[in-house]
Amino acid sequence: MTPHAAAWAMLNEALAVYRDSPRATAFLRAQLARFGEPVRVAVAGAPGAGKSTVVNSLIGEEIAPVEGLVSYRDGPAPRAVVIAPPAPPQEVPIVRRDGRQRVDSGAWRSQQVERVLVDWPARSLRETSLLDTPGGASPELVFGEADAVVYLMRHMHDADLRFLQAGGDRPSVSTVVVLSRADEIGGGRIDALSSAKQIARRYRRDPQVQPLCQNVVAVAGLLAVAARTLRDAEFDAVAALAALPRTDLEEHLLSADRFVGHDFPVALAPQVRQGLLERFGIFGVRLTATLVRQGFDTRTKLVGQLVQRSGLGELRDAIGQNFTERHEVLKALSVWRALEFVLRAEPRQGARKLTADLERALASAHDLKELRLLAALQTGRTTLPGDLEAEAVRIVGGEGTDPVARLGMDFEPDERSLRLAVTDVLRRWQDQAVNPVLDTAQRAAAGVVVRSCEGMLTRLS
Ligand SMILES: Nc1nc2c(ncn2[C@@H]2O[C@H](COP(=O)(O)OP(=O)(O)O)[C@@H](O)[C@H]2O)c(=O)[nH]1
Ligand SMILES: [Mg+2]
Repeated sequence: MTPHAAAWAMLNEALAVYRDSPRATAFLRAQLARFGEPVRVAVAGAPGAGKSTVVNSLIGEEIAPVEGLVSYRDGPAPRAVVIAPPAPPQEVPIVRRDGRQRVDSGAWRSQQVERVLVDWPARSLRETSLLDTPGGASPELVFGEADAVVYLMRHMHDADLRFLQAGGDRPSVSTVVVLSRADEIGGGRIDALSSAKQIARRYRRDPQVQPLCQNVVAVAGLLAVAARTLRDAEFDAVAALAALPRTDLEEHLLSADRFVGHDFPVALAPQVRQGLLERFGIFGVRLTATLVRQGFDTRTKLVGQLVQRSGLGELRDAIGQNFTERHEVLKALSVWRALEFVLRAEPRQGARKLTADLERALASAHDLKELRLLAALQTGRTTLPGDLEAEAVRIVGGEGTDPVARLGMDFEPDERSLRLAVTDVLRRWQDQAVNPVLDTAQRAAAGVVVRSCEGMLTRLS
């Protein structure tokens, strides 16, 4: 049985065991509903880390930040509902102001509001829903509410490490760390984003950070939002800047004050420049002008380049590979944690079998081992010699979890050749699992790869 199917069965069993407890039943029913939803990704981090901005960049819309816990899911039309018990849920208007869509929470004060549910038509929300969390949200809340976490930090602080450590064994299989506001990291230099990416790579190998996440990526959220919502007038303004010789423009781009100052050499109204500054930041203005000059001189080319440079592309890939493609195991893990919680809160005789099943499931789920190995290989915690490493990453699902992706085939094979290919790979990795040249950790890694191959074979027959 897959972890997904096992979790579903255990959840239903728990509903039977706890049918006379209204509290447990309500909690378990909520888990059941959540089980069928897209994977829930919380964006967490300290106040001002850039959470709401990153959420906007992922959705591709500049929805003005609403304070508090806001969940975004795909829906046919924009719609927002405020949950503020004991009042009944109340729909609130979404208004457009200064080109932004704003959830008008009206008379509600943020202390009263438990959460805001936003429906938003967006392709990115179809397979993952997003949870924007308030700055002070506890690890219990974040890891309890979400199936996976994008954790933002500007620098590594002890508080960030403590937050992730409080997530127990979840961060190592369901967390991507983002080095946020990446444009500010390099002190505003034009290569700031490359330095930020370098720092992210260093963190990925940091022994303190490695066990706490699957990956670390640098993201300049502000730039990413501006890119994804770039208006024609803004592109024209940037193109006008880029048309000027670099040396004439340079000193006016040194600071925000100079950029909106009087003796500006291009015919751009001060409020247009002010607008650019708010949307891109001075670093972003400098970068976009440079990129246009370098030949990314159409709207499409510029947007593509900005999405890539801002780190948004990398973040989306990380979410896709680690969370969306792994949604079944992440959902199972969420159910198991919820069951652990209920079993601890309301222990009873009738739950003995469930408790034992749960322990076994957590100890043996192969999908979890795949996730941990993938994280270890991708962060360099575990290394394998030569081509073995890339192959192991692939087989445990690093490039996709269907057999063709795991085997790295560039054609759609028939079942027989697929079986032959799996068998061949399986034999080679069985040898590696007992290869005396490898150390214990490496042989264990090979063992996980062997299990992945066996899993493929089982599913083929
Ligand atoms: N320079 C720069 N500023 C950013 C970036 N992301 C967010 N900010 C600014 O940082 C402040 C806090 O951002 P916000 O997304 O509201 O942070 P939150 O409190 O974590 O939700 C706002 O003024 C943003 O404009 C970024 O990538 N670069
Ligand atoms: Mg916010």
